[in-house]
Amino acid sequence: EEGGEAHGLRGRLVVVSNRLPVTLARKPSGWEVQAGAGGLVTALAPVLRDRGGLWIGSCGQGGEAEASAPFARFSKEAGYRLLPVELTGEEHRDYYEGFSNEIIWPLFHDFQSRCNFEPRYWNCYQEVNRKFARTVAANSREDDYVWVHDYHLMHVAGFLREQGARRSCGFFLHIPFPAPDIFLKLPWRRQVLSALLEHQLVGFQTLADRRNFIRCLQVLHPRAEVWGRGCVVTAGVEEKSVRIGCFPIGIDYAAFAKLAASPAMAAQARAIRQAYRDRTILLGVDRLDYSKGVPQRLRALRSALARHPELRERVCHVQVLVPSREGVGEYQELKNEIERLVTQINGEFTVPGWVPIHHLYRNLSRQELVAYYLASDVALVTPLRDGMNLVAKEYCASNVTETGALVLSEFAGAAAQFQRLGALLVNPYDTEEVADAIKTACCLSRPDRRMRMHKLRENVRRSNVSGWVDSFLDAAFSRHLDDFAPIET
Ligand code: ADQ
Repeated sequence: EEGGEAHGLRGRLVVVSNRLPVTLARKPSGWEVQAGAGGLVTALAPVLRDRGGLWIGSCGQGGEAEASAPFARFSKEAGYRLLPVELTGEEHRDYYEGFSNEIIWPLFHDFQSRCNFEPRYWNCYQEVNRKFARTVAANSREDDYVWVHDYHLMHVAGFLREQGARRSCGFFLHIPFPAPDIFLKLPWRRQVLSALLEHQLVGFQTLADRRNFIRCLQVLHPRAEVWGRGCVVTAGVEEKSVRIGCFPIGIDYAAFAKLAASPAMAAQARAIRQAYRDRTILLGVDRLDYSKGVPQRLRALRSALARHPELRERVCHVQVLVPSREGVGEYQELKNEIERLVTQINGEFTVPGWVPIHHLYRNLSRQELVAYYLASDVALVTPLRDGMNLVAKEYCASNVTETGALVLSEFAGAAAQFQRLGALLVNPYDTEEVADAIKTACCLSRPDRRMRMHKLRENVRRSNVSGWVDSFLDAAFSRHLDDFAPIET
């Protein structure tokens, strides 16, 4: 089971992502490579270590070239190799901030009017994907398996082939895939779709994303045949087979549950609850991004306080925002909008000894984050659109007391798994519905909360992130197409 033996992986695993799972920090003594704490690295590290694999990506802020010694040291300790790709300032701007975050990100989250279809971005996107492909080709062998992650790198497999490097490639999209009427707006829709078909396996978060992809394929490649349970596609002239699967990502359940169950954590959560005078704590934790629906959530809270006066002085909403993409003007505007709303709502409802909204704008340590998860009575996870949303899963995993409730957007990937399990599903655009769900969540009886949270936690435990890695690699290597069955969600 361990290390990918069961997957039929013969060579090494080569993971390719925009960011390496580390940060690069400049210290007086020189560059230092520090481990990141994401779920993806936790799940992939054992496979990479056991197969002697490698991870190719950038660090985001330059300096990679000067840091080769620290990278080598880190790789030696980790047991697999980290291979940095250095981007120029211009590449960072046009490939990352431009094509990835001003075109694909908004379009794939259904915000077509936020797209800036700048042709320069497209050219640079291809250049950088070529650069990644060259690095992959130069550092891998034919029997290695190349697993490419996310929308920044949809063209790597295509350029590998163009460069004459024969590799088996798989792709996983962490964000949603849009319906045809939205995807077709993309000026480079044919190129992007064809590039994705260069992989032997393309994986999505939900069955809905997979269905959208297949519908786009049917529009743009009318000769493509879609058949079988595993949705194998024979794409027209070139007669290639691509497996198209659904692999909902999970988290490292055990790590969250263990941290949350420690006595130190219980004390920290208790301190938070006392500071809020044992009021009902509503929690929102989001990266600063318009897809997360924070202003909409705040308006729903205002509506809840206005329409259900019994909630006043009884609930406190803690909104944690993680600074993100601060250089982009739109994100600055969003930050201003959120701050304005917080001030307005607090101005409207505050009385001596009670302020309805507490706003934290900073990164939290894993420890602090879990303390807030544990201390809160209700998590408000209401993105307008989200590939999966890990905060929803982390909240459940951390809720070892099984006393919390989850209000969840039906447009988060997680809703596909959670809808029958006791999450309160809402349309985040419907202010009054969200307001009523807040009220309902606050009034759930203890046994009801326990029953709901128990089911949710069981689901998060069973679908953890290492199972996700296994299911993707199993699908990639299953010999018979019949073995490759989509996951039912
Ligand atoms: P993201 O858009 O980043 O991920 P999400 O899935 O919610 O969204 O993950 C956010 C992560 O940041 C969580 O692991 C959370 O713990 C962490 N975090 C949040 N607030 C923090 C804070 N204040 N301090 C420190 N850490 C904080 C993309 C897609 C998602 C998809 C994931 C994984 O957009 O839909 O679920 O990839 O595939």
